[in-house]
This record gives sequence, structure tokens and C-alpha cells, in this order.
Amino acid sequence: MRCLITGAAGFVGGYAIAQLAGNGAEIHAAILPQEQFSGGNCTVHTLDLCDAAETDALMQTVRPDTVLHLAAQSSVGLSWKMPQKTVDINISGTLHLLEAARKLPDPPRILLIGSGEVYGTLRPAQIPVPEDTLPQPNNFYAATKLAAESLAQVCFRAYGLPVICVRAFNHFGPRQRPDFVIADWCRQAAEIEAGLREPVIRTGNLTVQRDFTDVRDIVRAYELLLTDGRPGEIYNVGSGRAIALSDILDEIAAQTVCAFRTETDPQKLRPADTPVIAADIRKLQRDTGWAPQIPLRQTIADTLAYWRQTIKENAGA
Ligand code: A2R
Repeated sequence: MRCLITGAAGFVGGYAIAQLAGNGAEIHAAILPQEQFSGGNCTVHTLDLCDAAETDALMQTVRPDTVLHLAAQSSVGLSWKMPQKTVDINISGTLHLLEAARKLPDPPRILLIGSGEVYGTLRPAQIPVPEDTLPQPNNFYAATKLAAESLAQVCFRAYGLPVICVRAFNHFGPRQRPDFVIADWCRQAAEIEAGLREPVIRTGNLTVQRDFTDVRDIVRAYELLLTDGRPGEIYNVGSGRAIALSDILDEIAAQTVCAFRTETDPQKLRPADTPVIAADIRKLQRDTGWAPQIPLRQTIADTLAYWRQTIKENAGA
């Protein structure tokens, strides 16, 4: 497999490279010119997907047989602050990639990574949510991901471009940026342990329930879908169960050596929070045989260990 990975310097990118290269794939990693990238096992290219000509040129050079499209403005919070940039990267950037792919003599299979956020507010009876549920995005990030999916489906129907769409649910692990909830809390907990902050973790809405999966399980699902996913189809990728953020925080507290209390930070409250989200993953399981393997407790332990190490290194720098 010759696989082009966009957004390769991002959180999921590093894990995707390790997974695919580990199984013998030839990896071409596309990163933004200004990004730092320490991954091995691949050929590195610079690419700003907002530039259509640059995207065309890279696809003509690499001629991948598969594309894992991870590049995005991936934060819901930032999408409220930068809606236009979110549209440019997530919608126009995806269109550039699709157009570049269909011009190749042998168009690649493309795994387009979207989001479970597209479903919006769900009633209890709709959980776990199957792929044929009407998406009703509640934020700009989700709206752009739904639009990108729609462009991909048009390319499949009009040109037969073999695009497979993923709706990824929450995933986390070591190296995730702390603007995502569990990474943020693990960092705060590790800072409290190191005596760098008062014993208070600032949180948003703790009652919301989300479907969390270890990033290493997620990239295994992506690898399986690259080979076994059916073109034109949409797949939920998640654990299949919802867990309250308060339960995650309890697990972090159980694994932290000193006690802390929590405080609501109004800045972390979203304009429109979806109360409960969990994926129906039967289609993914039917077509690929995938199941998550890493327990949440382990991912929290690994994420805490990562932040303890990062804080120690920063203190020594
Ligand atoms: O925004 P940056 O500087 O962190 O760069 C991100 C990169 N990216 C781009 N790449 C090419 N052309 C662009 N115009 C462009 N804008 C941003 O995509 C970052 O390095 C990468 C996405 O990685 P993360 O933000 O760390 O997302 P993560 O967690 O790896 O999620 C992968 C996919 C995304 O499509 C999410 O929306 C989805 O999974 O859940």
C-alpha cells in the first residue's frame, strides 16, 4: 500500500503512521510547512490543502493508492472563534483533495475522516446512533465535516471515486493537544502533582456523555477501513458506549497521587453542548471485524504518564 496521509503532523497522524508503516505500507506524510514533525518510517512532503494547485501537484508526484485524510481544523471550540478558517480547511481543503484524486489515472481509495459531532443533539431513543440518522450539526466544526462528507459522496456518485467516510467519535491518548478535554484534565492533574498549580481542575459541563476510544484503537479501525471499507459508505468509528465526563474525571482522580477539587470555568462551556453521544458501530464491525481493545483506564494512565514526562522535561529545559 502506498498511502498519503494528510495532517500527518497532527495528533492522530503519528499513530496512523506507526500503525500503517508497522504493517509494511509505504507512507507519504503531508504536513504544513510551518509544522514540526519528528515521525520516522515515511517520506515527508509539505502541503497546504487550502492551495488547490499545490494539492494537485503533490497527488501527481506521490500517486498514492490510498489516502488517509486527517488534515483539518479539528477543534469545535476554535470553530466558534474561526468559522471561516474552519470552512476553508475542512470544506475547501477536502474538495481540493477530492478533485486532485479524481484527476489521477488510477484514483486512490480515500478514507475521509469526519466526526460523530455531525449528528448533533440526539434523543435517548436514538442512542447508540446509526449512520442513517439525519445529521443536525450544532456547531460550525460539525457543519464543515458534514459538508466535506457530502462533497465526497457526490464524487463517489458522479465519478465513482472510491471514497469511504468515517464519523469518528471522541478519541484521546498521549500527545493530544490540551484543548481537548481529557488531555486538558490529565495535564492539569500532572501539574498539580508537580506542585505547579493549586489543587483545582477547571472543567466545562461535566454532565455531558461522550463515546471515548483510545487513539491506537482508532487508527486500527482506519487501517481496516482503508482495505475493507465499502466505497461510498459512511462508518461510525467509536467504542459504542457513552461515558459521562464526570466519570472520566473520577478515574483521573483515582490515578492521581494528590487530591484536587473541581471548579466550573465558564470559558469552557460551549454555546450548544450535545448532552449524550454514542456510536452504533455494528456496520464497522460487520465489514471489518474491528473491536476496541484498550480499556479507558489504560488510556488515562498512558495520557497521565505522558503529561508527567512532558512537565518533567519542560522543568529540565
Ligand atoms: O492546525 P495545525 O497547524 O495543527 O495543523 C493541522 C493540519 N492542518 C492542515 N494540513 C494541511 N493543510 C491545511 N490547510 C491544514 N490546516 C490544518 O491537520 C494538524 O497538523 C492536522 C490535523 O491534526 P489535529 O488537529 O491534531 O487533529 P487530529 O486529532 O489528529 O484529528 C484527525 C482528524 C481530523 O480530521 C479531525 O477533525 C477528526 O480526525 O476527528
